[in-house]
Amino acid sequence: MTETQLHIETLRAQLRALMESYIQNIPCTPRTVIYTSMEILPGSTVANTLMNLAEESPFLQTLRELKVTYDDLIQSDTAPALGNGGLGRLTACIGESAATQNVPMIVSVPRHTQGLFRQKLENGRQVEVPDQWLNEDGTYFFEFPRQEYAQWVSFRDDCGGFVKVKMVPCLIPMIGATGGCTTIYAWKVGTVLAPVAANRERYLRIDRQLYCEDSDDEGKKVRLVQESALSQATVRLAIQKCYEQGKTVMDLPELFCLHINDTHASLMIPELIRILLDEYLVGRDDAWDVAWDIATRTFVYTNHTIMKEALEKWPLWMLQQLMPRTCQIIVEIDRRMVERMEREVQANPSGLNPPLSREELDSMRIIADGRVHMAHMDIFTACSVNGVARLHTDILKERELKAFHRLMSTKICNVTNGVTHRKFLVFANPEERKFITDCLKQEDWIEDMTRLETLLPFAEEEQARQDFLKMRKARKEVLAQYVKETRGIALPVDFIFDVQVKRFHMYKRQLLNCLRIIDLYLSLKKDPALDITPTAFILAGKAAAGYRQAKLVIELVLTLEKLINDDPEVNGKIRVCFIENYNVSNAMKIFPATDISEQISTASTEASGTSNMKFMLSGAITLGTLDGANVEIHEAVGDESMYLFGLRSEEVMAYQAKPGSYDPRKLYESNARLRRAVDTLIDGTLLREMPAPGESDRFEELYHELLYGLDGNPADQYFVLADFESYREAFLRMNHDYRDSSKWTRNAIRNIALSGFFSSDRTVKDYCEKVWKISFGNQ
Ligand code: 26W
Repeated sequence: MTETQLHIETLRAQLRALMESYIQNIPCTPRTVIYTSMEILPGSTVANTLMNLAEESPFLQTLRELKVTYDDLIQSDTAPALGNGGLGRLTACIGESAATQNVPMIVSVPRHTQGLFRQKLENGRQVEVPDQWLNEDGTYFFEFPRQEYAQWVSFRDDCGGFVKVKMVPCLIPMIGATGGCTTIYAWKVGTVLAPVAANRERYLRIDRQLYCEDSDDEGKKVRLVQESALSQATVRLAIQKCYEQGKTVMDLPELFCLHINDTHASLMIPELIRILLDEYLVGRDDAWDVAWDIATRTFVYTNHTIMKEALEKWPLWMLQQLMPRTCQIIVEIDRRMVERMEREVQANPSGLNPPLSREELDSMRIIADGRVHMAHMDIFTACSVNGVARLHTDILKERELKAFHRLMSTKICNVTNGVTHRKFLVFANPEERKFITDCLKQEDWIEDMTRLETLLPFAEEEQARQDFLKMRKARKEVLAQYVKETRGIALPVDFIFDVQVKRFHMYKRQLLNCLRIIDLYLSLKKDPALDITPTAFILAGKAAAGYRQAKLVIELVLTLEKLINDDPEVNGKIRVCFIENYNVSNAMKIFPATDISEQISTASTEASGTSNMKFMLSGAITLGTLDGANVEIHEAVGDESMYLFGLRSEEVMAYQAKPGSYDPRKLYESNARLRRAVDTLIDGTLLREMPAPGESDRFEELYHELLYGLDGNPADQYFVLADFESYREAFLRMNHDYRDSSKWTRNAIRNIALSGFFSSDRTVKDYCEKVWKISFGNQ
C-alpha cells in the first residue's frame, strides 16, 4: 500500500465514524416524514458528505494535512445504484434539502444488490453489465445495519403456507449543510422462514434486482413481493418508532407522515390498515373507522408520470394469492368508495354541478377488470395528492383525474420539482461558484438560491460576460478531456456543446434530435460551405434492457457518431458524441460544460424533468417544448432567454382525442427535407461507413414507427414529424444567435440568476406547507 492509500484508508474510517455520529434517534417533533420510494440515486456518499462539511471541520483539516485530494477520496467510494432515473435522483435531492433545512426525514428504500445496470457500449450497441456497488462480501462501507429496527414481513406462498422474511435496515446518513441529517433506511433481506414446499427463491429475490424482468407471472410476483416488503417494513418501522417515544398507534398521524413516492409504495395503505385491525385494534367495534381515520391522516401521495403504461395495476388474483388479508382490505376500501360515490350519483350530497355521473364513478374505481388501480387507492385514501410541475398537475386535474378532482377539489395540489444546487452548482462547478461570488461580492446566495436574482444586473455587464465565457471554456475543456479518455472522441471547445442527457424513451424524442442531426449532415454534404456555427451534439442515457426501440435509438446515435466524426467534409462543422454510462458522477462534468440544453419531449408527456433545471443553473440555454417544468422555466426567463418550438400540450391532446386526425404521412410526403432525413433510416445512407452485411434494415423499425405505427399504436405516437420543422428552425436561430456572444452570454447569466425557484430547498419548503403540514423553519 502506498502512503496515499494508507491516508485514504485512515480518512475513510474517520469519515465513517463521523457519519455514524449523525444518525441519532430522529426527533419526531413536529412530524417526521417517511419518504418511501422504490428508488434513490444519491451518488457517492463520500462526495455528498464532503460537500456539506464546513470548511473548518476537523475532518477537512485532517484531509488537508494528509494532502489527500477530494477526488482521491471520492474515487475510493462507489455510488449506491439504487435507482433508475428522475424519480431516484429527485428522492436524493429532496433528502439533501430536507437535511440542510432541518426537516425531519427518513427515506425508506429497498437495498437492491443489483440496482440499475452499468451501460457499456460494444459494437455500436448498449450492453448491460451489473453495477457492483457493494463490496465482495455484500457490505457497503458507509452503511450501518440496525438489527434493532429489523421488521418481519409476511406473505402467503403459492403452496398455501406462510412465509416470513426479516427485513434489516441499513442506514446511510445524508448530511445536510447545517448539521441536519436525513437517514436513508435501505432494507435488505435477513432471514427467510418458509415451509419446505415454498418458492424460497422468490423471497430471496426481494433485495436482488430493481424492476426485475416482469414479462411472466413469476417476475410480476417478485415485483409485487418487493413492493409489499418495502411497504410492510416501512409501516412497521413507523409504528415501532411511535412506541419508542412512549406513544401509540393513535398518535401516528401526529408523529409521522408516510409519503408514497409513486405507486410502488401504495401497499403501505392496506398494510397499515391490516396491521391496525389485526394487531392493535382487535375487538373494538369501531376498529375499521379508527384505522381508516388514522390512514387518511397519515398518507400523502405524489404522482410522477402520466404515461399510461407506467400506471401500476396489479391483478387481483395475484394479490389474493400472495397476500389474501391485504387483498381483502383493498376490496373493502373499494367497496366503501363505491358506496360513497353511489350516494353522490343518487343524492348529490356534495352539490356537484352537474352531479357525479355513473361514467365518472366507473373511471375512479380502485378495482376494475380484475385489476387493482394503485393510484386510485392512493387518491381516495391520502390526504394530499400532488403532481411534480404545474402543467403536469393541471393535466392530472383536467384529464387523468378529472372526476376525483371534481369530488375532492382541495386534495390535488402542485409541488414543482427542484434540484440541489449545493451538489450541481456549488460542489460540481467551483468555477461558477467563484464567478457568482466575484460578481455579488458575498456568498449568502448559497443559503438562499432566490438571492441569485441579484446577479441579473451583471448580465448586462461586459466584464461579467467575459468572466462567464472564461469559466465556460474551462469547463468545456474538462468535459472534452473526459470524452477523449472514455470514448476517444475529440470535441473542440470552440464548438457549441448541444446536450441531451436523460433516459432513452420514445416520448423524450432523442429520435427527433437525431433527425435534426441527419438533416444537418445531409445539408453539409450537399453544400460543405453551409454557414453554421460548429456544433457538437452530445447525448447520454440508458435505455431499459427490454425496450427495443429505445435501444435502437442509441444505436442510431452511435451510427451517426461514426458516420460524422470520421468524415472530414463535415467534421469541421458538426460532431456527435454519446457519453457512456450516464450517472450522477459524470453528470457533474456534463452540466457545467453545456451551451444548449435539449428538452424536447412531446408536450404533455414529461411530468417535470429535472435535467432542465440542472442545465439552467449551470447557465445553459434551453431549446425546448412547453412540457413539464419547461413551462415554468419559460415563465421565469421569458422568450428572450429560451428557445421554444413545437406543438403545445392542448394541440397534442386534441389530436389524441380524435384518432386519425394526425397524419404524419402527409407531412412526410409534403416536406422534401423531412422525407430526405426520414428516408436515411432505410436507404443505407447511415450505414455507408459501416459495411455490416444484412444490416441495412437495422433502423427500419424506427421508420415504421414514424410512418405506420407499431404494436397497434398510431403512427408517430410522439409527434416527431409534426415538430421537426419548428425544431430545426429554432435550432438554426439559436445556432446563429450564438455568434453574438454578448447576447448569448447575457441570456446564459439570466438563466443562472433566475434559477433560484428550481432549488429543491424551495420544493421541500412547498412540501412542508402544502403537503406534510410541517411548520417550516421552526425545527
Ligand atoms: C417500471 C415501472 C416504473 C414506472 C414509473 C418505474 C419507474 C417509474 C417512475 C415513476 C418514472 C419516473 O422516474 N418519472 C420521472 O419522475 C421525475 C421526478 O418527478 C420527473 O422529473 C420526470 O418527468 C418523470 O419522468
